[in-house]
Amino acid sequence: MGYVGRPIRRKEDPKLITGRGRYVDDLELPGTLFMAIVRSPVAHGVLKKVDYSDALKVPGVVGVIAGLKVKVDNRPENFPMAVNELLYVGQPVAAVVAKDRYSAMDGAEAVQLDYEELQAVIDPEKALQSKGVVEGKAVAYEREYVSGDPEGAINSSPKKLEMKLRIGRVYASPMETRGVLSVYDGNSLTVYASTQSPHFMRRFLLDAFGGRVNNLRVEQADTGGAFGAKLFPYPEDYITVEASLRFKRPVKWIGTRREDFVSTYLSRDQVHKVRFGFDQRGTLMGLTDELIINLGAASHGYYLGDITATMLPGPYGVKNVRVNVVGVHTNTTPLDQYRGAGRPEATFVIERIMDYIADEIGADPVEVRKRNLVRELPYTNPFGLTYDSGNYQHLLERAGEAYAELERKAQALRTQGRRVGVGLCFYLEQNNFGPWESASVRVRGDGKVSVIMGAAPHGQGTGTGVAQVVADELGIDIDDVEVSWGDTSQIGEAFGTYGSRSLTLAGNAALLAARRLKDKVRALASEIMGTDVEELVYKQGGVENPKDGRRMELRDVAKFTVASMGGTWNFKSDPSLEVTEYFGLNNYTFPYGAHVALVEVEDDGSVKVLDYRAIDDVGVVVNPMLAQGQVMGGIIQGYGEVFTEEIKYDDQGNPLSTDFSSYGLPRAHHSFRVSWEFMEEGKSAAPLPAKGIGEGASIGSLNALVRAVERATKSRITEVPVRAEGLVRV
Ligand code: MCN
Repeated sequence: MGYVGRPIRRKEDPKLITGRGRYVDDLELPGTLFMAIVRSPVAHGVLKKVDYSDALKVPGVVGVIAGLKVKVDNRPENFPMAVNELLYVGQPVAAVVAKDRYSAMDGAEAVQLDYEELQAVIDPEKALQSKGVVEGKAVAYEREYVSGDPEGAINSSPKKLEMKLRIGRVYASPMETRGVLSVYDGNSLTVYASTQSPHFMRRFLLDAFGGRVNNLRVEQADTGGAFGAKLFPYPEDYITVEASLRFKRPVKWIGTRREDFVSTYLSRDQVHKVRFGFDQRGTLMGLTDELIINLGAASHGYYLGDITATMLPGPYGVKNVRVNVVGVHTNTTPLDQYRGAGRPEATFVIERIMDYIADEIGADPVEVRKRNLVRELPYTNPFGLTYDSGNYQHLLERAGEAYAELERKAQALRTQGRRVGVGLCFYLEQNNFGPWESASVRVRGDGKVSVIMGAAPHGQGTGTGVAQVVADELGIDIDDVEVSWGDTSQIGEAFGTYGSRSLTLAGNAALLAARRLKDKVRALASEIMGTDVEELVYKQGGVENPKDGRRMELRDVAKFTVASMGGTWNFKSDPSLEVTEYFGLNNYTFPYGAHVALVEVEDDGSVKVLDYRAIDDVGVVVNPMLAQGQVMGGIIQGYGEVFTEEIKYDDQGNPLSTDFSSYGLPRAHHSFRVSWEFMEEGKSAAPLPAKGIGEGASIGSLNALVRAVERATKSRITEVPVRAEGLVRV
């Protein structure tokens, strides 16, 4: 026994890898109509007319929706469809509903849009000089974060530097595109969705449709990845629901990959103009940053600028910091979160700064970080975030050993004329967003245990992690624990899976529920056994009395509650063996770690990773195999962001990256071996003192790789992606 800490195989996998997953598109309901979306073909324009008379003549077409004005916060024009203005290529303009998806697509092609094209603005810095392309405003969001006297500190520093850093725009690339099935029976609405949070979706849809339906339930279908991009409902979700209400039939919409590329909200896309001052020994004295975030055609993603700004100081003790966040509108697909959500950007900037300080004073990058790291925890950063626990210096020492080892390897390879370099990134993560999470733990009549959690994993394997926690707490076999999630009718309220919060919050909710459940079991068993409850202890899946050695197994207590069909319940304890807990922490948790990469830059500019070390501290690691999987996935995503991926547009705002041949997702041949180790010194304040691991690697990988290339090519790199053509040996 003792599952926590062990690499238990994922309970989720047998179903998914034997083709028994039920993704939205696998759900078949009789009479289902299919929906196809007509999208804006231009990045900017005045919409004059949507003529769908020909679409209605297409065989199989049942109806068309245009000009839908359901109120939706923070979408372009605050409606799910363009009504007056076209704001980006891919923006929904109309929807055609038909008996099958082919007729729906044919119908969509027959819709004619009458519009006057306007000049589009794509570049966020140019947008700032324009008169504004969305709602007549160039600046959609502005906020200043300031602490101490940054300008004074920089001006009085012996050394100063200024630079512009850029992080490109990326697509989350989930294996499954977005999709939704909406079923309305004249009274209740059930929505099946590929989502990270059925409860968010329910709350948003209630705002829009609550007056028109009596009961609204959202069920997360098996979801083939999301990486942050499926947290909030999208225009298509509202339109599909509207269609099912109007036509009183189930309506399904499944995005094609091309649609997903232009309509799923994209991420990163920040420019930082930083100025900083430091002393001869490498101490960062002051820092200012003009942060421009390209929000695209809606203001929804502004909060990512706030996360970046408040995390900009990273794990370092710099006190004098100013960040001006400027969120800019452009005629591009709106922005939202992607794995790491604001923290990879912050880490990239502060780690670039650490490297430049090292270069300027000719010091070892590890030493510069050591000098600046926060030593005493808890520590409140300049913008009020309180870093909770851990030992940053200790982890950096370990990373320093790995760094020295890879440097030695690099030295040896350099003597052969090979272009190799080592890069380091020390990162601090912020997670535990969202106030709390819920979980119910129930013993069924057969003695097996059901856990229903509010988190909504979609690839992470969190169901297995939570099963480990509950199995340990109840002292039972993990095969006797079934964890489910994703159905709003099964658990009252919840938030979902994002911000690497699920194990910490849902795991602890389940732990506390299991603890209280043991008290219920003891109380009921004491009545059944005719013993004083104080005499009983819960042990290893049962209740026993140490005095006389009598014992009742959990399954016997459960069986007892359902044994008799007639009669009355003659006990004081209630017959339910179930407990629901909502668990929250009153602070964020801050995992941290370091990545060290050794890369070789080939003559043709391609980059090969020769060695890669990741070290994390997330407090207690529940399942090292699952956690390692998260680390490996995050690193290859980081590799993609640094070397192969970027969403590009032409000057008129036509997307140039609309499928996997024009968007460079890393492939198998790019992958490399990663060695991962973890420390468990930074425990969270929760009963199960775990922090999240789901995003750390997408934060730590960027600067490790960029710095390694920079060292290999003796260059200065100020933006990602780093293009192979710039690295060719001449
Ligand atoms: N875990 C653990 N010990 C810990 C923390 C976590 O063993 N101390 C395990 C958990 O059991 C779980 C996994 O690690 O299996 C991740 O847990 P956690 O860190 O709590 O993160 P979440 O479950 O909340 O996942 C969210 C995170 C985010 S924010 C993105 S984005 C992301 C990511 O997870 N998207 C993913 N990883 C993804 N992995 C897949 N396959 N697909 C996505 O869409």
